[in-house]
Amino acid sequence: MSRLRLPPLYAIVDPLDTDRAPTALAAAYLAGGARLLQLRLKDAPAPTLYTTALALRAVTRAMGALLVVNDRPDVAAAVDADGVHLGQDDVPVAVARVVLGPDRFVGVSTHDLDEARAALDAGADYLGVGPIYDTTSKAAALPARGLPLLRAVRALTDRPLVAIGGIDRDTAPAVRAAGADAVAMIGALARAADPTAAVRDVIARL
Ligand code: 3NM
Repeated sequence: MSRLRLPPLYAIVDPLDTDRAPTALAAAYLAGGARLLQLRLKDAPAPTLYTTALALRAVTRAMGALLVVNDRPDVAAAVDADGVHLGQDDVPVAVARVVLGPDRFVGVSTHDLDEARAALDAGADYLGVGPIYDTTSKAAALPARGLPLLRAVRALTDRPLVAIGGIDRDTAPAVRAAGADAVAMIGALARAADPTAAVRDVIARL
């Protein structure tokens, strides 16, 4: 695929423990101006993930926004998402490509330079880089890497980098200045009193 361009906010739809519906969060983020949503429902049964992804595909398409499905190339392909995001424990990039074909993008989470080099060699279209700051949103998250890892990965590649982990509206500008094309957020959006206002605020700061 031609070089991927990501919007500055990579908004992850994961309600965490908030009891908010993923579809309500998605609508709120889009209303605030988000133009990329990743659907991340770690504990959802596959039928729930699929139907939620279908619903998000409809609303993202209506807004001209990108949709990424976390972990599951099969679900991404089934709902005609724009891409998939793979963790280190998911199928390899090449397998995702077989499932998704040439026109959808594949991102990979990386946590050190070796993982970043491996993801680049495997042909990832963008890299997740983190955790930048401490986070409670991911089970068994690694210790915070700070901005040095982001700068080091930036020096390796001009492919898009998505910084993740503990980023909020206050830290987002510095993270972007350190080389991230986009900043990813879960908790800062899902836990906000007004998620639409939170997205609007972050985008204005970026
Ligand atoms: N992946 P929050 S950190 C899903 O380092 C995820 O790969 C990470 O959530 C990684 O914005 C993380 O609430 C959690 O900190 C991000």
